[in-house]
Amino acid sequence: MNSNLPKTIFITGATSGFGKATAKLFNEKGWQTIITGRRADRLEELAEELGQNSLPLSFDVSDRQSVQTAVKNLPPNFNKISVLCNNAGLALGLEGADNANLDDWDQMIDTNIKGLIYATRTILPLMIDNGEGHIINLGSVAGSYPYPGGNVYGGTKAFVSQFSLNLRADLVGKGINVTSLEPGLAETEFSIVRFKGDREKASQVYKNTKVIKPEDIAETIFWIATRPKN
Ligand code: NDP
Ligand code: 8X3
Repeated sequence: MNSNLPKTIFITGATSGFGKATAKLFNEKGWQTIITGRRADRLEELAEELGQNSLPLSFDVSDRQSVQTAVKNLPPNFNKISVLCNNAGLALGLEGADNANLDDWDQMIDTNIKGLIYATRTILPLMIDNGEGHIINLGSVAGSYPYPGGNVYGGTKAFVSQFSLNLRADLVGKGINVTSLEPGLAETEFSIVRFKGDREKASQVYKNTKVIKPEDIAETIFWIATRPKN
């Protein structure tokens, strides 16, 4: 194997926030990036900015078939994935459990849990074949610390945390690392999505706080991905 070949990171949810900043940083560092998300126009724009080392793939991560098709059809120069960054995710609503919208709950479970396991289950065998890989999952402080209205969102992130630990148990001795990265409040499109486009309400969330920036998370992800194997 030629270790001088660029490494490849597969990022879910690269159209915004953490995922987009991560794609830019890894590109800057000479990695190949597979950038994914539902908004094809944003992906094309980002791919143009990143150049030939990036591959845009538009699909809904909660659609199992789409995930499998996207991975199956990876061109040969992009199918040796060193890092899977399971980042796509969202919170919808902040209502208490007695008033929350069940469709919102479904969508959070479908994206944050099912999307993450689909990408993991589909890409993991490629990593096993290659004898190396690192899965970096985006959990959240919300998976450990409850807050009013966090109900299902926090529950999905608790899943991410425990699933990551159990993955580690399955992968002992196989050369694959697993990390659950669990940030606190960071300013991205997260709150605009949570409040369904209400930018004013979203901006209140970050008032009077020194929030984490997407670039801070990208740097953390890069650091995690580049630790020596020992
Ligand atoms: P953004 O809303 O800025 O980005 C979310 C990304 O997820 C977008 O690229 C979006 O792409 C993608 N996404 C959402 N649903 C789907 C789907 N069904 N299929 C494919 N892609 C999807 O939020 P953040 O960058 O803040 O969030 C990234 C991750 O970090 C999430 O998992 C979030 O829970 C987590 N997190 C966020 C924190 C914060 O305070 N911001 C703190 C801790 C964790 P598109 O819409 O184009 O599909
Ligand atoms: C996002 C952070 O605190 O808004 O995961 O839930 S928080």
